[in-house]
Amino acid sequence: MTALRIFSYLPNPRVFKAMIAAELCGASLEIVGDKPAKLAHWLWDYDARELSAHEQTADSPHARSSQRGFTGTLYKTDAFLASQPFGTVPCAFSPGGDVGIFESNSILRAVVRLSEQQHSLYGTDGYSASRVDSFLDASLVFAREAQVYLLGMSKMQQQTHARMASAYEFYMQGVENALQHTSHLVDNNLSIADIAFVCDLAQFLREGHYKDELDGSGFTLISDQALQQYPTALGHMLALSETPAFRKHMGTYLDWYRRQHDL
Ligand SMILES: N[C@@H](CCC(=O)N[C@@H](CS)C(=O)NCC(=O)O)C(=O)O
Repeated sequence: MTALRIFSYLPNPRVFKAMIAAELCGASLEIVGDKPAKLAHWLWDYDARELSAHEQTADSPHARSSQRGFTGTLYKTDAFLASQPFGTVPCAFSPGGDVGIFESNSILRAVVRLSEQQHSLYGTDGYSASRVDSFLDASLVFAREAQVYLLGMSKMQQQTHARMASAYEFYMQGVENALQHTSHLVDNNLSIADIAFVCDLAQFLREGHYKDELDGSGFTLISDQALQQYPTALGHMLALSETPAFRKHMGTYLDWYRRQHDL
């Protein structure tokens, strides 16, 4: 039985988290969505669907101003907003849509909680599960800063760049420190903390696509020395991203990074 229905623009590294976890713990997901630019032409709902041209009008009862990451109008039903109070994607629903789950790290948690298989992806006891949560929280703080930074790329501000540099150093140093003691973020087992780390960092590294624009406006590429500064953390991400479950769902997402760094 399908454990969760997920709606999002695709591909989306925030959705990769749930897909990788589902692959590893045998949970079944239904994933609905479209390319980022096309999602503005969808009805955001449990029964999400592409809208016809005549349904996309300013006086549509579903028309809402977009909030972050999108511009202009989005079409979200009242039921969608009741279920998804922040109105963001990715979003997930229990079968039938009674329970709305939001925030990619919480959707990730839901996947492994709903698995019917034995696994240790969410730790092995209350302590290790809480340590997994610690990393997921740290990861969200980093990812939120990265979201603001990447969305601000077309007109980079000094303050945005400085905040990102500081959040990046803080997060990456923490991960680097953790990996001096264990092979994975929580003990020596793969957990959803590693999955979130790989996906959030992979998304942030896309700042590399804007190197010329950043240079042109006098800003450095924050992750330029990542391999030298955080070799264990980067090595962990790259090694995991080559394993079958990650490779299957991340596809070629990191290939440009490997090429650029001769990896
Ligand atoms: N921290 C959230 C980020 C979700 C988010 O901000 N999604 C944006 C797109 S990147 C969104 O759905 N925006 C809807 C809007 O603009 O109304 C997560 O990890 O799920």
